[in-house]
Parts: sequence; structure tokens; C-alpha cells
Amino acid sequence: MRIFSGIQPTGDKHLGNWSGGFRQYAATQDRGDDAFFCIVDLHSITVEYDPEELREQTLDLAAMLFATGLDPERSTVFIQSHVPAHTEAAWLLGSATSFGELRRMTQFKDKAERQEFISAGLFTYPVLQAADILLYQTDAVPVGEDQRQHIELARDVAERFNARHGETFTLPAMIAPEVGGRIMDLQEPERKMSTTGGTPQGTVRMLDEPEVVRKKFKSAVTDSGSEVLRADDKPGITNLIEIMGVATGEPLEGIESRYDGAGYGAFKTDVGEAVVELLAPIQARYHELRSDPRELQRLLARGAEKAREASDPTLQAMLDAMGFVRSEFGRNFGAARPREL
Ligand code: AQP
Repeated sequence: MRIFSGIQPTGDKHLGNWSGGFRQYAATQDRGDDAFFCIVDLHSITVEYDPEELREQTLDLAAMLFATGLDPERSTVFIQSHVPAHTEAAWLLGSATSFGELRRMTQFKDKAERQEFISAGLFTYPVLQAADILLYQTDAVPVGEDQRQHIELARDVAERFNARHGETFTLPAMIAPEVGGRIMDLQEPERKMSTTGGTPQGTVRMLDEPEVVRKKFKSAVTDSGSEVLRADDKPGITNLIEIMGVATGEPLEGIESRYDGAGYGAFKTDVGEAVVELLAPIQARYHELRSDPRELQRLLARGAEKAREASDPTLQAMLDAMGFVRSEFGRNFGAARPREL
């Protein structure tokens, strides 16, 4: 099965990213999937950002992806801007995406509210995301729940393109984890955990020191009552039960019965401890990998080469289907290799 998923390099990565993203990526390797994981640096420039930070955070994220279990022998990890087909295909797909569809994207509305300058890129971002996915003839996209609307848009765009120009793209399906697909902010459990959209105290960063993690869980907002049970009117404790579940692999019912009558205080301490234990080996691997940027760059260059090879046939098929006169080099876009004349 062909898998693709993209992750933004800006903003510190957090427990939500691990639960909805990284954890699922590593699982694709155990299933023997043919997986591509893309550091989507081009998406990161759609909101205000610092160029020097982008450069550093791109390598930070590469180290984090390998530290959370991606094996360069089994998965292709690469940087989006190293594969020009992504931006080229995005322009082409813009013709099959409507203004109305983009205007309905809730992530655009949420992020636009937080920006003083709303870039055109923030609005067209889902077209680039559709290109990312469709170029690889992707069967499944492992993501968190927040990406559902974008994946549906990618499917709609693919269907429209196929109907207009003939079968070109595989229609991708979304895979979200049954548990932990939407980890909520520890301080404001009605909104998702996020480095840009959440609270600093309610966002557990992958690189937080153990003491910081413990403190964040101790001060997590809980609900009225004292039962450790999932319920609609208990968003805080429900979120903590899910976090305990993904951190330890224990079924949620088991957690509820184990903490029956224990009270919120003891439970919060234990969830904090479980997360500290989860993060410790990841942090150790991360620091080791991050200390060797040349090796990271080497692995990413290898990934980009594989990604260019895998995406180019789709880009060329798009160009042919859309009626472009091919250049004498055989490629209007993509790697400029001379055509065999
Ligand atoms: N709170 C979350 N719970 C579960 N999954 C989540 N993801 C993000 N937040 C949660 C998933 O993480 C993967 C990588 O996401 P990303 O880093 O590319 O960007 P994002 O979705 O925009 O995450 P952030 O940190 O919340 O970014 P900002 O701050 O920009 O809003 C994706 O699979 C995502 O679903």
C-alpha cells in the first residue's frame, strides 16, 4: 500500500503530533507499506515565520521523525522543497479546485483569525497539500482528525481531475487512529493541542524536560466530579485517559477500571509519568541524530531522490492529460533531463 503524509517543520512538535502523526507513521513500516513522509517546508511559509528558524527547524523535524521510529531503509523521508514536482503539480491542480471549496476550509478560517497579514498561500495551502498527496498515487494518508477536511478536498480534486482529463490519480483514503486522533490542550480541552493555536502550559512539547512535563500534567484542567471516566461533559479527564492510552498502549476501559476511586490527583501524576517515560528514549535518540546535521542531510538527499523518481511519472501524466505541448527536452516541468530524441 502506498502511504504519504506531510508534517510542517515550524512550531515545536508536540504530543498531539506524535499521537495523530508520528506514531502512525512508524506503524506503517511494521505493515510493510511503501511510505513517503514529507517535511512540508513550503507550507510553513504561509504564515509569518523566521527564515533562519525554518532552516534549523527543518533539520529538527528530520531528527524527530527518525527518533520516533522512521527507518530510512524502510521509509522515504524527504523535504518538500527538494522535489519541484510539488509546486508544479499544485499550480496545475489549482485549475481543478474552486474558490468556494477553499473558502470553506476551517483551518484557513482558524489560522486567518490569528494573522495580521493573511497570505494568499494560506488560502491555497490545501491545493499544495492535494498535490503532495496525489503525486505519489497515494492509497492512504495517516493524519490526525484535524486534517479530515483537507484530505476530503484532495479526493474531490482528484475525482474532478480524473473526470475531466481521464484516470490520472488514485483516490486517497484518510487513516486516523481510533484513539488519540485529536489530543486536546491540557488547559483548554475544548481546543486541540497545538503550538500556535493552544496554550503554552497546555501543550506538551516532544522536547520538554521531564519536570516540565510533570508540571503540565499536574496543572491540567479536570472537570467536576472525581471519577476517572470518559464522558462528553468531562473533556479534560477524557483527554487525559486517551493520552494515557496512547502513551502506554493500554485499552481505555482498563485505565478507567484501574483508576476507579483513585481520584484525579493520582491519575494526573501517573499520566505525566507515563508521558515522561514515552518521551525519554525519543529525546535521547533525537539529540544524538541532531548532533550530526551532515548525516541528516545525507539521509534527506537520498529520500528526495526516491521521491523525485516516484512523483515524476504522475507529473508527466498530468501535463499530457492537460494538453500541454511538450518542450524539446521532453519535460515542461520536473528534472531537466534531455529527452531521447
Ligand atoms: N492535537 C492533535 N492531536 C492529534 N493529531 C494532531 N496533529 C496535529 N495536532 C494534533 C497531527 O500531527 C500531524 C502533523 O501536523 P503538522 O505539524 O503538519 O501541523 P498541524 O496539524 O498544523 O499541527 P499543529 O502543531 O497544530 O500546527 P499549527 O500550530 O500550525 O496548528 C498531522 O497529521 C496532524 O493531523
